[in-house]
Amino acid sequence: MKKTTQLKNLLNSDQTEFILEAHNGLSAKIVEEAGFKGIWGSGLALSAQHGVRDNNELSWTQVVEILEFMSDAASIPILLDGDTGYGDFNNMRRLVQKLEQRAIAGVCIEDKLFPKTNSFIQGEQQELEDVDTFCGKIQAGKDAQIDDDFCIVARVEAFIAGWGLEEALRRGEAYRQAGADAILIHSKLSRPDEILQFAREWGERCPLVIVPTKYYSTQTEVFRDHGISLVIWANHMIRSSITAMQATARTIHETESLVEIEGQVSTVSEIFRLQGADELLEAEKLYARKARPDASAIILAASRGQGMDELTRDRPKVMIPVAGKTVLRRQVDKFKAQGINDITVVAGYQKDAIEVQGAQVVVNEDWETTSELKSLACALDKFSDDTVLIYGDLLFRSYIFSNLMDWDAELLVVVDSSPLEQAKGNINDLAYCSGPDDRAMYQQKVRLEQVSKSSDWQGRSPDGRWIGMLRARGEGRSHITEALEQLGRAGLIEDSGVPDLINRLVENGHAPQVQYIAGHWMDINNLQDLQRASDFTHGLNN
Ligand code: SPV
Ligand code: MG
Repeated sequence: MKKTTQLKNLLNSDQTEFILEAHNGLSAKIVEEAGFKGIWGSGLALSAQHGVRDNNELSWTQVVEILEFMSDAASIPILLDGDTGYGDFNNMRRLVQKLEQRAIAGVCIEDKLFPKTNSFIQGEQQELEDVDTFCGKIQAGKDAQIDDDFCIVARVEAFIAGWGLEEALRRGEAYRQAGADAILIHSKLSRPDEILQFAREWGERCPLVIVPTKYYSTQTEVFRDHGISLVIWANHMIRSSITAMQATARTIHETESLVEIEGQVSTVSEIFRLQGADELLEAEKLYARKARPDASAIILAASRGQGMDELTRDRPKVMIPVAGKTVLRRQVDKFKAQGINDITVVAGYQKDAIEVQGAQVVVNEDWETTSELKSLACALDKFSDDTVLIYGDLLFRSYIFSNLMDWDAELLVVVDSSPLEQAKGNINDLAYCSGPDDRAMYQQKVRLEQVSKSSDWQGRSPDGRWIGMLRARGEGRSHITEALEQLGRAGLIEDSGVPDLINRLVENGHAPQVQYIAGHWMDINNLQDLQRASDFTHGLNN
């Protein structure tokens, strides 16, 4: 239902209805969640939250701007406390137009002079608007509205300014005849007498609205019995927030700590909930077209590595800086550059020394007695529909990785076909493929047949070396899970490496596609490698 219609129905319902003050988007949302059917856009609260006085120090456009946030945050109608309409009949017309454009359901204007003062500050000295002039303002507002259900409430300040019942009734009746949808009769007394007298005399001419801030102890039943249509609880959100903020500020200042207040204040996740953070996450899934929507990376970094005792005394190999940047940081940066932000590092040895922004760490607690596949199993739930698995000690040029991300195979391994005589470092993972590297062909259709430490497999010589990089997409993920489960059932997980997993994939009929490269990578296994690594990273556009 339109907000205007909702407010109109509240005013005209045969029960007494209630609306509560709000002064920004957040409080508007809280009012709605509490179950209220409408919001009072209090001038006092709107100005107070900005630290200014309720004397039209806030400009009317600033008011409208705040209301826009409130209107967006809540689906219940807002009745704006529009003070005097911020000027004459012409200002009123423009106000109505602007409020309608922002889905504000109605406005209440009071018969005082611009700039007004809050009714509870020297009310008796306040001058009232000439009745005819004010009626012209009401009529101009009604004529300006486009939506028939937009409501204009006329507020009678006669009691506030020290006039009696007669003047209050005279004004109320004139405003009703000028077209007001309801009359707000205000009082600054701590008893409801003048309001109730007015209500009795008024009868059912048109809906009556009250603001029982001063006569708050009056039982609500009394308002019901007097046929009040709408009760405005006018300032209790701003007042409760002031009390809470003062207590919090005092405690934090006195204790120089957050311990005392942590349990007293709303959680940060409650803020996120009120802001609708979840909706945005859902919408991102639908609309935010990322370069690699589901891609993730798993970096195996649990082992200490060998032959670098001094350098790895307090940290794993991946945390050794190479030309000023750790190997791990270099990998994470490369993933991020390719739009992969879901990055997991499997740590083990000196796990606390692993520190890398932008990646999460999972731990293989048994790193000392188990092997790579156990580490991989620790990160099994980090596999997405597109996951790159990589050894943590690998340095490589960016193009290798971006080419890897270009394929659409389910399983893909990177194999270096440069002659073994030139190979330095690890030559354990020799790759036997369905065909040799045809360097003239991009995305050559070659399958991996075996990864082995041996340089002879079935009487053949190797086609290259698997560099320690694998990508699994779509079904590739379940092939890996299946192979891991098989190895687990056979009791082989604890002693096996990723090459054993790859060989199992081949046996299961899921031989990975081979991406051939020729050099431009290295892994770090000893001090000599480390020296080379520094040269490798220098002068190359890595
Ligand atoms: C407001 O909430 O700003 C009002 C009501 O106008 S009162 O403060 O009682 O005047
Ligand atoms: Mg006000």
